Amino acid sequence: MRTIIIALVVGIATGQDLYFREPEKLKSESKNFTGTLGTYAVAYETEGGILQQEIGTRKYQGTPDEAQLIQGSVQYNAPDGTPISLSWTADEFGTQVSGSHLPTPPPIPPAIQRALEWIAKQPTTEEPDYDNAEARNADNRSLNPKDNVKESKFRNQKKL
Ligand SMILES: *[C@@H]1O[C@H](CO)[C@@H](O)[C@H](O)[C@H]1NC(C)=O
Ligand SMILES: CC(=O)N[C@H]1CO[C@H](CO)[C@@H](O)[C@@H]1O
Repeated sequence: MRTIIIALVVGIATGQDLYFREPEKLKSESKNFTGTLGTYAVAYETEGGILQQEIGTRKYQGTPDEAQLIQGSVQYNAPDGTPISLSWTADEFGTQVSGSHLPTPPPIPPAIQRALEWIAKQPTTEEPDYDNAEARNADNRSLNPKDNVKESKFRNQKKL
């Protein structure tokens, strides 16, 4: 019985070591928020070897398209010792994260690739200009019950 209790206590202690570790102490840290809004630089390094940095800048500054750009990276060792390196970029196109440990999508099967290429080659149909009342009235097929196959089928169905 005593052995089981000791094993339990040791097990809990080991689990705590893995999941509830003390935060690592900072070795160095720098922050610069003195620039204009959206412009910054932060970086820190811990005694355990975590190295993270991020900078913020503005794209197309002074134009109507002005957007935020964030570029950052972090390096650390996974519990099994594997060095992990992760970097990210965020701008008007979204966030892109890269790291050699991240899973990558499987290749597109050849048949699907051929289908996608075929679709891309098809002529496009111009979309009606829905902001234009005249164009909206001209495209009235869905409002005409005769053309609405689903609805006429439904109407001919006997009630159960
Ligand atoms: C902080 O940022 C401003 C504006 O981006 C820059 O002019 C300055 O040199 C930076 N200071 C340091 C200590 O890097
Ligand atoms: C463009 C179009 O489909 N116009 C039709 C609008 O509806 C009337 C009858 O409801 C048709 O005669 C038009 O051809």
